[in-house]
Amino acid sequence: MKNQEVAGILYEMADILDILGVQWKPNAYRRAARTIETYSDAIEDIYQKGGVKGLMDVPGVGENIAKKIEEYLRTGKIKELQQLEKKIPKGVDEMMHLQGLGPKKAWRLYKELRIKNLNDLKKAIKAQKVRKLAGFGEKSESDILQSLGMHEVGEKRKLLLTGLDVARELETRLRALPWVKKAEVAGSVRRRKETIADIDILVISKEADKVMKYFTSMADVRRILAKGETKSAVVLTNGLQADVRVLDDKSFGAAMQYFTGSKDHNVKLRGIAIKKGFKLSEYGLFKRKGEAYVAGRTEEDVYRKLGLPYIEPELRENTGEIEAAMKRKLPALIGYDDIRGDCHTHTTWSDGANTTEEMVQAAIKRGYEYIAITDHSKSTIIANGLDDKRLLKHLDEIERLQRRYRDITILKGSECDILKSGELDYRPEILKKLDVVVASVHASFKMGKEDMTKRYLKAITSGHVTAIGHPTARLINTRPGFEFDLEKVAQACKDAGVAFEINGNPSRLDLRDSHIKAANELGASFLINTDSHSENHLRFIELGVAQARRGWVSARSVLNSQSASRFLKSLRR
Ligand code: DGT
Ligand code: CA
Ligand code: ZN
Repeated sequence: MKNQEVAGILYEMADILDILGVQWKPNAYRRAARTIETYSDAIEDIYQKGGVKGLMDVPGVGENIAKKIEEYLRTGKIKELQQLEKKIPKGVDEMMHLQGLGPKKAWRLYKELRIKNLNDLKKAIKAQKVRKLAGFGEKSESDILQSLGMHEVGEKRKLLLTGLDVARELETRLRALPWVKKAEVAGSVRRRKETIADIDILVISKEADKVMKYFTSMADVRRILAKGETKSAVVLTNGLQADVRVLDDKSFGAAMQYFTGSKDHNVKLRGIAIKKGFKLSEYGLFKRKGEAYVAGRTEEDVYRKLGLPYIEPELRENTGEIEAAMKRKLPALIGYDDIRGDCHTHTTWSDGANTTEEMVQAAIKRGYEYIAITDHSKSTIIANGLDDKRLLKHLDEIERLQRRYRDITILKGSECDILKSGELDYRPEILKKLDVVVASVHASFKMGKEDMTKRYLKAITSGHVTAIGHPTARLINTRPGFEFDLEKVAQACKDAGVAFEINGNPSRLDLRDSHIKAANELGASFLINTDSHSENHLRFIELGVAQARRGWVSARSVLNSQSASRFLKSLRR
């Protein structure tokens, strides 16, 4: 699948056009890239079947961009991009993505200080050269330095979604081989950690040599790191490292347990094994005396022989799950199929790629009982937020669609800005017309923990809010997000019947797992949403559920795991 690669090229086009100050076009490229990178069909297949016309059926892809994609798929390059790249060094493109820089400032750093890449930039900041440029200062130097730090971490760890997609593709390929009996992903991907360093796959096969040969000679292997008898490691063309290990039936469960981790969970478990007179390794559970095999075929067997119930992979972080298992107090986690409606979605009315009708159809296709359409409110100007008049028109459209689509409840919603003062972006009379209000902070992030807490409390007690959207506003590997007093806000939410959103967008996953766990212990309720800006994003719900599970959340604490009628009742504000 070349989707990531093509999206990458389109993003690059957008960036360079941005730096050159071209209007509109960059956003068109970005919209197309966003759709393609998360599209479930392979872009090269779409092109093979339907040509340029076929590509143009992908939301956000117009004729011009479709032709560029065609050129890339046929020749491996885009001439216009090559010409543009001559004007702007590649490093400048990287600089513009640092939080707090953007295209204009990156261009000036290049023009005025000859800074060509991130390395130059770091040096210039250390030499205090950047603060002397107009519009920059000491504060911006320290901000940029922080962004540089996050960028370096991000280089190494990839988003969970990328890992999941690649892992599933590898599982499918390996399972299709006649001499492979089983192929399963382990490691941080299986635990659904928000970022992953590599992909660990375990295989049952009697012909390890054939598996090794296949794995190291796949078309998308860029580099072979190791090729052994039962173990190989490669770097794929998408930059991800993948490891494969071949095992026999007898030790597969023990190996899954071992390689799923986390390391801390395993250390604790091994301690328990030792106390019970066992030895636990990736090969199985053995008696310490005489080394007789006790268990190893399945993970359940291993846990059972240690006197424990099965522990779900998402919980295995040694944050209390083993103690809870010993007391038979593990939570019944929300299931991946438990969500009955998505309550944070955007359409072409603000900055989404699909029309309201297309989003409704996509929700029906997923089998949802309801969907809330929540476009941006007026203050989020860059996302084409709706003023009162446009919002009212939009609500009319939703009513019209509801009359046509009887299989789903279409909820009138808004992702309504929480202004700096804590006030909401629409008047009460307008808010009263809405079923779902996801209230989010999109500006004025830097106000300190105490003021941000006050800002949230004011919004929560307004009586108009269903949920706090992406509560910390972090962007994984890019922006740390702001702080607020979680305990105070959770308590206020509980008193006012307001939920925390668990935003499943792969770059957000906000609230994060540890916050979810803390809020859950305080009795908070949650709304698991995708924040979809395209129908393809509805699949992010899986990531939201994964994050909820990592926060020990049960279905009963998740509003949108309820049936439409119960959910609607709980919404009466
Ligand atoms: P990652 O790759 O950084 O996203 O996270 P993991 O958890 O996938 O870590 P990785 O790939 O280094 O190792 C996979 C699992 O193998 C890990 O979760 C636990 C297990 N493991 C690796 N090294 C050790 C070790 O030294 N001791 C123990 N007990 N387990 C280990
Ligand atoms: Ca790993
Ligand atoms: Zn938002």
